[in-house]
Amino acid sequence: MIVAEAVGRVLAEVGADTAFGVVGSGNFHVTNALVEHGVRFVAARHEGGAATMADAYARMSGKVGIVSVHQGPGLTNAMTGIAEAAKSRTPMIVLTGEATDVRSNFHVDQDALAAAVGAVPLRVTAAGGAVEDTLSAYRTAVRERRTVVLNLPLDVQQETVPWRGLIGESLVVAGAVDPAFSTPPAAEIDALARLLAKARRPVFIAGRGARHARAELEELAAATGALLATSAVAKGLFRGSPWDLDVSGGFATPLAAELIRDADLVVGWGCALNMWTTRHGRLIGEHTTLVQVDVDQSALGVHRPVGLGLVGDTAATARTTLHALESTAATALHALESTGGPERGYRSAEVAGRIRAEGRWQAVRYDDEGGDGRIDPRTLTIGLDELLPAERIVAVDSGNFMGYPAMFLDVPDERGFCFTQAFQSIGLGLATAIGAALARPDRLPVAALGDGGALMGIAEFETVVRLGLPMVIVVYDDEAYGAEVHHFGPHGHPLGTVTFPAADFAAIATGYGFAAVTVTGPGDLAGVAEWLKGPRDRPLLVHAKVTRERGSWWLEEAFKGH
Ligand SMILES: Cc1ncc(C[n+]2csc(CCOP(=O)(O)OP(=O)(O)O)c2C)c(N)n1
Ligand SMILES: [Mg+2]
Repeated sequence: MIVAEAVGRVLAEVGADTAFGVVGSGNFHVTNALVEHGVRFVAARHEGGAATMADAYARMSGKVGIVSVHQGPGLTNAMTGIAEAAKSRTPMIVLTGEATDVRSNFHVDQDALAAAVGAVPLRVTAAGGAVEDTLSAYRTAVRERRTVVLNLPLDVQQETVPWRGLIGESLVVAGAVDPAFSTPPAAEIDALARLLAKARRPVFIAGRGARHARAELEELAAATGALLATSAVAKGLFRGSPWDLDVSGGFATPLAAELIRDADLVVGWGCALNMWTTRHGRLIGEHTTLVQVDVDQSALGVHRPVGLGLVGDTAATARTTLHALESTAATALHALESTGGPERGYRSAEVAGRIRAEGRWQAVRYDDEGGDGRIDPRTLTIGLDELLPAERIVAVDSGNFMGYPAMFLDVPDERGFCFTQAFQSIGLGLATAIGAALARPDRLPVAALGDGGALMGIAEFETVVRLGLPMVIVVYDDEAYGAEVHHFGPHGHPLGTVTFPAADFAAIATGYGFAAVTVTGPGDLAGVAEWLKGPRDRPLLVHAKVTRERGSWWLEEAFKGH
C-alpha cells in the first residue's frame, strides 16, 4: 500500500472514528483510507469549519479530533480553528498534504504555521517510518493533549510501504502510562486536606481539566461543605446539585459572584483561574486562600498567585484528598463534625434556599427593553430556554450577544455546552455546533450566533442541511458588530465600518433548505414551538431582531482584557 493509505489505516485502527475535512488532491488518498477502514468522513465547506468541527467533536466525545486538508491554502484556511484547538489543548490531528518544492504554488512553511499557533508540527518523512510517525502523532495528541499538524509530503505519500499490522505498535499506544492519572505528593495532599478541614466557606471552581471528575469533586465537596462552580468551558458539570453555582466569572449570577467573593477558600480544579473566571481577580476575596490543582505544573499560578499549587489529575487528587481527610480522623474529621451535620462548611439551609431562589439567571429580575419590532435578548433567550428540550447541546459564537445564550440557556451537563472561545474568534460558533451535534446525536443542537459570526461561518449552512442535523440556529441580529459599536460608540467614534444594512437571514436560510422564523417580539416564538412539534426534518433558523441600544456588561469586562 502507499504511505497515504497506511497513515489513514493506522488512525482508523487506533480508534479514530470521525474525520472532518475538505478534500483536494493532496489529502485524497489519506481521506479515502480513513473511510475504507471505517472512519466516518464529514465534508465541511471551508477548512476553518472542518478544524472547528473536529475540535468540538473531540471536546464533546472525548475522542481524538481528526482533520484532513489539502496542502498550502487548505491548511492556511484551517489555521484559526487549529489555533483555537491548540490553545484549548484539544487532542487533535490535522492531516495535511505538503508541497516540499518551494517552487510549488502550494508551498508555504507549514511547520512555521503550526508552531506559530501552538500546534505541534510533525511529519511522515519516509515510507519506512510511516506507521511509527503516525502513531507518534497520535501519542502526542492523546498523552500530551496537543493539537498536531501531521505533514504528509506529496512525494512520500506515494511511496509504497508493506503493511505489517499494528500489533506491537498499538500496544504501545494502548499501554501508555497516562500522566493524567498522577497524584500530588502526600505532603501536598495533607496540606490541601488541612485547608479544607479548616475552611468555613470553601468553593470549588472546576475547569476544563475537571470535566471527567464530577463524582470525585462532589464527594469531596460534600465532605467539606464546599459550593460548586465551573469556568465557562466546564459549564453544566454540576447540573442538578443543590450546591451548583453554575459559571464563575463574567457570566456568574449576582448570587454566585457574592458567594464566591465571600469564600474563605477557593480551589481551582483543572481551571486556569484566568481573568474571565475570576473577573480580573475581583471574585477572589482579599483574605481568600487560593489553591490550584492541575496536571500541568506550568499552569499553576499563571493568572493568580496561589497559596498552594498541586500537580496531579483532578479526579485522582480529589479522591486521595478525601481519603486523607477520612484517615486523619482525629484532627480533620473532628473539625468537620464540629461544623455540624448538614450545616457543613458553606452548606447552610440559608445558602441552599438562596441558590434555589436566585441561583439561575432566569430568576434574576430585569426590565424588558423590547418593542418597535425588536426583542430583548434576555426575553428571547429565556423564551427559548423554556421551549427547547432539556436534552440539548449548546454552542456559542463570540460577540456582544454571547452572554445571553451562555447565561440564560440551561444545559444538562458538561457535554451540553461547547465553548470554543480560547482564541476569542468570531465565526466558529456554527462549526462548533456541527461537531458537537455529531458527538451527541441524542441531543438537540443549538447554535447561538451573532449576525457577524453567522455570516462569517455561513459556508457551513449547507453542511447542516446536507447532514440532516435537526439543529436550531439562533441569530442575535443587531445589524452590526455590536461589540465594536458598544465599545467605541460612547466615545463618539464613527461607526460606519461596523454597522450594516439589514440582512434577511430567514430568506438566506430558506435558500439553503432551512425552516425559518423571524422573531421581532415574544409572540413570534410560537413559530419555534411549531417546529419543535416535528417532524424536524429540516434545521430551523431563528432570525431574532434584537434590541441594540445598550452593550452587555460582560463585554465591558472583555475589553478590559485587551
Ligand atoms: C475572526 C475575528 N474577527 C474579528 C474579531 C473582532 N470582533 C469581536 S466581536 C465582533 C463583532 C461580532 O459581531 P456579531 O457576530 O454580530 O455579534 P455582536 O457583537 O453584534 O453581538 C468582532 C468583529 C474577532 N474577535 N474575531
Ligand atoms: Mg451583531
